[in-house]
Amino acid sequence: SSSSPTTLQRSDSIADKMPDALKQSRYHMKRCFASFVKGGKKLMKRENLMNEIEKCIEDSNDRKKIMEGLFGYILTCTQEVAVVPPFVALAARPDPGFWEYVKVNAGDLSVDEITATDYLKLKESVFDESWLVKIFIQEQYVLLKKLKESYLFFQMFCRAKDEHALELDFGAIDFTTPRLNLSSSIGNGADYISKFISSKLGGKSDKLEPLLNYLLRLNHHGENLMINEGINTVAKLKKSLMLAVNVVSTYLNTHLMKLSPRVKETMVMLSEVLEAPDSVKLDLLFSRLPTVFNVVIFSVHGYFGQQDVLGLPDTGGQVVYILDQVRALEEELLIRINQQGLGFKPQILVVTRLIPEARGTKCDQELEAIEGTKHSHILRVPFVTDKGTLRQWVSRFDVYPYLERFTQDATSKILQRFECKPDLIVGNYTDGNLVASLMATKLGVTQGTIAHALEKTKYEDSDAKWKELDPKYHFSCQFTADLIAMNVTDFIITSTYQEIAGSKERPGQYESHTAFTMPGLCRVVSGIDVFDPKFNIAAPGADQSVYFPYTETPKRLTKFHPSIQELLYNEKDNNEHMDTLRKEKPIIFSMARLDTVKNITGLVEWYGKDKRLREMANLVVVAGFFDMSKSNDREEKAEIKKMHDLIEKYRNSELYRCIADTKGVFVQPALYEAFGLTVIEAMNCGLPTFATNQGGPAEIIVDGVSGFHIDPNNGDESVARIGDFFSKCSTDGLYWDSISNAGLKRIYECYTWKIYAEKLLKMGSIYGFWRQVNEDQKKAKQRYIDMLYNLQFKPLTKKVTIPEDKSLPMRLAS
Ligand code: UDP
Ligand code: LCN
Repeated sequence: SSSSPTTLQRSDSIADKMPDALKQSRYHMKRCFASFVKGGKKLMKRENLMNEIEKCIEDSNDRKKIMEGLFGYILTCTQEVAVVPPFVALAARPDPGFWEYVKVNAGDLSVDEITATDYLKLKESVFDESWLVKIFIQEQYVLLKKLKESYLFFQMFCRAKDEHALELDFGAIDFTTPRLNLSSSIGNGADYISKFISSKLGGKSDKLEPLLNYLLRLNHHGENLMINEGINTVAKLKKSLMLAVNVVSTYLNTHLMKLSPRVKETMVMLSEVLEAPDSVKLDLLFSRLPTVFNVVIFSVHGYFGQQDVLGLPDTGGQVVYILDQVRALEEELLIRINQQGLGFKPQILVVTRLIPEARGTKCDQELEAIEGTKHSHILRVPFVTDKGTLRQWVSRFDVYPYLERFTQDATSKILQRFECKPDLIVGNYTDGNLVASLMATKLGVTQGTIAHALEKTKYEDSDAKWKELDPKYHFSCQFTADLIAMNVTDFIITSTYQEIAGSKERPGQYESHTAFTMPGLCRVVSGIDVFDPKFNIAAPGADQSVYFPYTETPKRLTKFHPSIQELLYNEKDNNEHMDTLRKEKPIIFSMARLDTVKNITGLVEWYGKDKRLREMANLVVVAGFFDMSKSNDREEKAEIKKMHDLIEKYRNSELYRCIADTKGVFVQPALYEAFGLTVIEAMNCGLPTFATNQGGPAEIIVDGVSGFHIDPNNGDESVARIGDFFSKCSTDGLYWDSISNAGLKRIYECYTWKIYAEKLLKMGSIYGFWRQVNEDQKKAKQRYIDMLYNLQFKPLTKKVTIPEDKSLPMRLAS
């Protein structure tokens, strides 16, 4: 029976299919498995596996046939292989979010399906061996001096072998949370929850009690917003609504009272939900309920400010994202509060650390109003330890010892300002998410988290090799904090699907936290479930008052043209440019922080090597920030000074548009990009965009329609795609415009802050209700998390060194 891979059913596990695979290709499988175990213990990734296959099956026709058969199918699903002779253990992922583990005996080709735990144990034993090698090397070269370190390694080695290593299994304490089933549903959590809740509310009247209780609790500064305490049964609520609808109808018709027609609409909606709840009605109702007024957004590390901060360490797209998010959120809140007929002011606080040594930024100021908003502020709270206030910036990898105290101090400042609890707390990045979790748990407030980037997937084997990397990166703290926050939070916002569950070929960033091991520290057998309905995709946008199409001539910021022209076409070589551009050629443009992962140097190299591309187009790269204050024009300098606040943003946007004027393109060549704000900035300006197929941009752009994907690991192919584009443009006068327009269409349909803000507010209210419905489950899980926080995380933070403050005499904490 040689069933082809296409007939594979989801229910057929990889282990079940192995016998058929063996029947199809026993000879080659035997050779391959024998070759895997040759040379002893090791860990192989997909690329290593494919290289091995090429070595073992030399004949390319044979190889093609094998790859088309069942064994090939199994190989293509395999993400990682732990070789512990005579066993070869495969971690296979047939579809996003679905993992299976099998153990094959290379000798007799017997196959066993194993658990994640058993797979991780085998994987740990691969790393045990490499540690032994290290101990050996150290003892050879450094002898007694390093005895202490060797001893530590030895201790760890013993613990890694420990059968009773700490196992974290969040799945084991989740009893009532419903879970999605399909890979394609991942990331639509709020819709799923509202369907689930509405099905729970149906039937007898008492099923509606959770909704009644939720409405009873809705208040602002102690003022009931929906119904008063007297209406304490579902029957009373139904009756009161009937009466109220009649009364309101009368008033609406006679104009005796100023009432918005929405009041009646909302009452009717609520009556309908009480009569027969369904998710469409429930969604509509929830989009109208007055649930969110005061929001706290944590973004702890870095220099968080509005001026002069971009380009400082640890300060990239996250800051841009949050400031735009606040503006969009406030705007949406103001519209809703107005429609609800309430007189409240929404308040949004972005809470970050106060840095006394602010390097010319405003990061040493406690409170700063957020530009473009009426009621939103940045609140800064210093890091304080027993040694006093920390004066200097510290890297995002070193912030862990300060976070607990920071949360306490921030919480009291926030409560003081709001004079009530916030309605929603949103964390950003590991540190912000942890702080948000601590505060939300303490106050009993709905919480959301945003990763921006999870560091675990950025560094290969960062989990298994944590001990090596810990002195520099403190991943033991970071991954534990990430797990805590992911499990505490009510909902998780991601910018793309791939961030959660990756693609067919590559696991998602969250998915990589499902099962992993940090040998000697803990074995995570169920860290997060990507099918958990807490996951929601809400992509950010770009500020459209700044990033608008190049064709909107009257709005263009022509004041920047002289300096942009100077940057692009100045004939003198200086610090900023090293070659003269030919004006008749279109420009290939790229902009990113100078970070290895952004691969700007890769792009320069591709361009340098490719004669055809060099002949067709110029290349302009902004890596870091070009300093406009160096402009020669005095008036322009004064103008720039005036605009200083928003200069980078405005000037950047005009730069994208000037590149579009040349019929050029934007290229984002990163080796990996979590989302990629520059991609949507360029597309908003109408600039055709080529972006990496590794990460978020692959989802933003529909390849060949609204832009193009390029493979950062294949320079030749990428350069050819860009070259082909320019040559097509030279023969088809409409081609450039068609891509530019399709890019804009894509943005308006999927990537705007308005869409984002609507989604976020929906999450705030739906998950606010859900946390009440699911209260018992949440409490049980919280107990488990408290232990993890206190017994594991806190001791780990003690290993992070707190820098001495040399500039000032030591002060004691107040
Ligand atoms: N940026 C900038 N100047 C630079 C490089 C980047 O103003 O030289 C801005 C860019 O316009 C975007 C943000 O910084 O708004 C970068 O965000 P992205 O998501 O692309 O990458 P990140 O830096 O967060 O990894
Ligand atoms: C961090 C990144 O690395 C980028 O890919 C994102 O666009 C940015 O944060 C905003 O989420």
